[in-house]
Amino acid sequence: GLDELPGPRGLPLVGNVFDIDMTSPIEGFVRMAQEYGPLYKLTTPAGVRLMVSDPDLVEQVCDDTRFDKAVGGGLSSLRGSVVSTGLFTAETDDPLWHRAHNILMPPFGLQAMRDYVPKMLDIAEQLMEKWSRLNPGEDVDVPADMTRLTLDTIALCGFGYRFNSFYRETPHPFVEAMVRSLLTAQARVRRLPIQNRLHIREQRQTEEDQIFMVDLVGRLIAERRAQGDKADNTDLLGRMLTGVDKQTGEKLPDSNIQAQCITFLIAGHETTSGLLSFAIYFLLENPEAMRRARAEADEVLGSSAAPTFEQVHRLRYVRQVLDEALRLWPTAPAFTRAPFEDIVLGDRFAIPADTPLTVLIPALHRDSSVWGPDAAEFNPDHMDPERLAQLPPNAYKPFGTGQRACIGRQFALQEAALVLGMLLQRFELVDHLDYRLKTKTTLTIKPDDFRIQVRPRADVHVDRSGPPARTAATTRT
Ligand code: FDE
Repeated sequence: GLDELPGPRGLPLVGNVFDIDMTSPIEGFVRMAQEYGPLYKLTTPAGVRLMVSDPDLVEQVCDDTRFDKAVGGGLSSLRGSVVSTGLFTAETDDPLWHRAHNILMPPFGLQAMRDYVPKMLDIAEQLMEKWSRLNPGEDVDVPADMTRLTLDTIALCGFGYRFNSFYRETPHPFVEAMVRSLLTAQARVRRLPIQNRLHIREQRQTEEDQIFMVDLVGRLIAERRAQGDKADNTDLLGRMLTGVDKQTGEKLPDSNIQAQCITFLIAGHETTSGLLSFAIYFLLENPEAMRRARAEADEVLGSSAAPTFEQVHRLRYVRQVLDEALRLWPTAPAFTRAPFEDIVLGDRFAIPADTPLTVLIPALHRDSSVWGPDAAEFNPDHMDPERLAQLPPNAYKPFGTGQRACIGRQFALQEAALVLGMLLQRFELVDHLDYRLKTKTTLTIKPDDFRIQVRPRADVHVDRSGPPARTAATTRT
């Protein structure tokens, strides 16, 4: 049974709470995987959880017929909050999860991505403008600007709202409310229920934050409704307001639409911002990869000011850079599953039904039996499509698995490729502080305090006077 599983010893009542690295939990869990092996046990006030990091075991855990997503860990404390019925935190057997999933799959599909390009460009251009207007010697805070970009992008593409983050020094109040809620949620899982009840001010703050978030999206929904027939309902909000689940013929209630909107903002911005930040970090560390990525951006984008859908999807090496960044630092670094019934994992571990198993993605992704002796090194060739085709089926899981896998995958990858391509085309990126990677974990993971300098490239002139790139590219390809 579970008693025989390895793991740090822990204390009465609080279990392994003090074994969890508070500043870098994920790195701590990866170190424990090195010490205790591919399946180990942690006990927290929230219960027992098993940590899995071996490709064979993960393969079994990804079987949707025997396992389901378990809304545990940091996610469970979002239960009862404004996002609890959103796609991310809903239980799979909640009929609303199915309904929302069915309604939202098409607008997140590859076909729909074409329509988001002008909006993604709108925000990307704001970043380009900002970086091109810096004085020589001024720094950019990479994760901060990437967060401005990704938040504004999902809000504009999702529901036509502009946070205008590039015009603000400090985060938008919505973002502050959201980040505070996430940090509180994370702190709460490490405490006993009685301890949580003692944090009265924190509790009140969380309630205020939730009301603030619900109000904002509530207003967006009301405004859209008020536009009636004139509304552009091709975005996510429009699809949610008008969409009908083909299976049941039912629409989404407003309260659920609100939860989905907040969910997209949370799920869609931190993860993608971390992805772009890690990709830039790795390119600066690897001049050869930087050279190849830039050569590709030059070849595919040329001097065009506004990349098209086709151009973005021809940035294959840039895509490999992003995929490889997500291998070493999957920005949503874990997902949790539980078996429907008692099972035996890897022929040797007896696991009772409903035991949460957390897949520790960074450890999974650094397995040298899968990736070779340079598994710990950044090398976009790891993501060569031919090589990927040879991989064991569940060895690469940055977007989770099965029916509960990331719905925003295409969205995030298109946005990231568009932006990284444009940055490479226009700027020389300079690691003037000789940055040493330090990560920061909220619910997601990001490089911390990562500042660089950027210089407009002297050898490339982006042509802003030319015809719109949409027509330019159709003649090119
Ligand atoms: C989801 C997701 C996941 C899974 C989790 C679990 O299982 O728990 C993962 C891993 C992810 N996701 C990841 C990621 C990364 C990146 C970059 C991203 N992601 C992005 C994005 C964007 C957007 C918008 C999103 N994303 C969204 C989302 C959602 C909604 C979800 C849920 C789904 C269901 O249904 O469940 C997710 N995502 Fe992500």
